[in-house]
Amino acid sequence: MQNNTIPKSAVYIALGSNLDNPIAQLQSAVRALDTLPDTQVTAVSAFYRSKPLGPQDQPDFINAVAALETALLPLDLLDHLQHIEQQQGRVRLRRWGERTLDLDILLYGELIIESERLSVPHYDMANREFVIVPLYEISPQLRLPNGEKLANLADKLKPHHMEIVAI
Ligand code: ROI
Repeated sequence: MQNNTIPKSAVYIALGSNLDNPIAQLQSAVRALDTLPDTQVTAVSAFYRSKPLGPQDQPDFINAVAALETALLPLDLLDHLQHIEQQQGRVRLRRWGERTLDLDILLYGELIIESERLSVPHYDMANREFVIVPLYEISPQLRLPNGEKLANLADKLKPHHMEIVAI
């Protein structure tokens, strides 16, 4: 008997916005993720308000993490994420500054990717409470490809400084 299903990977995407109604930006991005080919959104964290990492003279961010099951290859997924960012009128005013929508691939299964366009796991995820806390919320048993338990990273960031603004 033939099995025509394409193998899928568990992928985690960080969502962030601090311009143009950030909560609506994230809600719209989650809907867009769920319509990508060969992809389902399997979990979405709460939406957290976080102080900006970078210049402080910019609005607070809204951050969340979404879990996907996808058959898209990493760079194809990246193309789709950049398309969603553009569709939602992405503006980025300066480096480390305000932006309408950021969609970053945090983890792609157990893969480690170091290419010109893409580094997975995300290079700084372990230090960012606005990434680790929502990721831990939806996947408390997760380990990073290097074997590190997400629970240990989450413990190190306690107590966190964010407020849940939407579920
Ligand atoms: N700061 C917070 N709190 N959340 C983000 O998503 C975020 N994204 C960024 C920079 C500008 C580094 N700071 C951030 O790209």
